[in-house]
Amino acid sequence: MREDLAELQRKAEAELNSAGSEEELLAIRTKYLGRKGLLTLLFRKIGNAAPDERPLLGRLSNEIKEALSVKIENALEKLAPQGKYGALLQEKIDVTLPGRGVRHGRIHPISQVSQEICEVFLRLGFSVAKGPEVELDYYNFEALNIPKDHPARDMQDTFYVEDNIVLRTHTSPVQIRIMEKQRPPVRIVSPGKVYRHDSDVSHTPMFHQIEGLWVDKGITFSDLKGVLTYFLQQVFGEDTVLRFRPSFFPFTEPSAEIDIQCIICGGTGCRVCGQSGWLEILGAGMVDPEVFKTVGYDPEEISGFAFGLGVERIAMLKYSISDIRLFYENDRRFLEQF
Ligand code: 2NM
Repeated sequence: MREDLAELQRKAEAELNSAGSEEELLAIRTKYLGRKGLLTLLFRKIGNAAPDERPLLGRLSNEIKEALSVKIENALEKLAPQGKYGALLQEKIDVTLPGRGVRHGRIHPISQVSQEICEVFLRLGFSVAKGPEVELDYYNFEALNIPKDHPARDMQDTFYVEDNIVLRTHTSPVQIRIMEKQRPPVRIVSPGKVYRHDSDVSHTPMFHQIEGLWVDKGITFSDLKGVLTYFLQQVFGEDTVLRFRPSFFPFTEPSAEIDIQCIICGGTGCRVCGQSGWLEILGAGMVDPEVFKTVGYDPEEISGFAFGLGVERIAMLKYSISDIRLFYENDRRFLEQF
């Protein structure tokens, strides 16, 4: 048995010495050291030898196996980088190299401001309602008391998808849809994208709006004033000074626009407020009885107020940004500041 092992080692080494390619070396390895290799087969026969000889034979075959393995590895390495196996042996991973780092995303400033505004209304018991951006003319105009050929349709240049389908120009249609299927009390805010054919330093064709609606028995203009005053002082600070001005919207009567004293100049007049000392922030009013009739509410029984605001405008004032387009250029140097 010992002689068999020595003979095997001699033969294997002779073959190795004359092997000239990666394929030959790998074949020799399989022939002798593989699962059904010659050395492996001899190793299994050790069990048949005399018990006092077994430890020695075991050690001997392990030594031969080790010696052949090392020889084959060395020969393979010498052939590198000619062969596939050699290339693998040469390939090294430097685990001490610094990592590439993970870049974190962040919430877009417009989303941040939109969420902040919604949270104020959630604290007052409002829920968030969403709806489609591609909207029927009926919900975007007709149900809001803006009939075809009404001059109010020119107030907001509309993107038409088809004759009776538009990109919504405000989020009020969401509120019509909610009132259609839900009886009062209704207390919702609808944030989302809206579209108007308009583009300059303070207008983009897509922008974000939040509209709110509170309908119940006995809701009055005082509720409107209280809720919107609380909201503006939460967003712009407890000491914010407000002004309610009469205005007109087809879907509210009476209607108001709400200004805050200019947060840039404090009311003395500057470029941002057009020297007026005031900034227009919100449109609002008591929901017109015509709108209630359209959704099947009885205006004799219930009343409510609604309001609307532009998120970009509030974000621009809050962060003193003079060009709205900065929000949509995806320049990380700008976005990473928020
Ligand atoms: C505004 C101003 C005033 C408004 C009205 C409604 C609805 F659906 F209840 F009739 N939603 N939003 C509204 C009222 C919006 O935005 C400047």
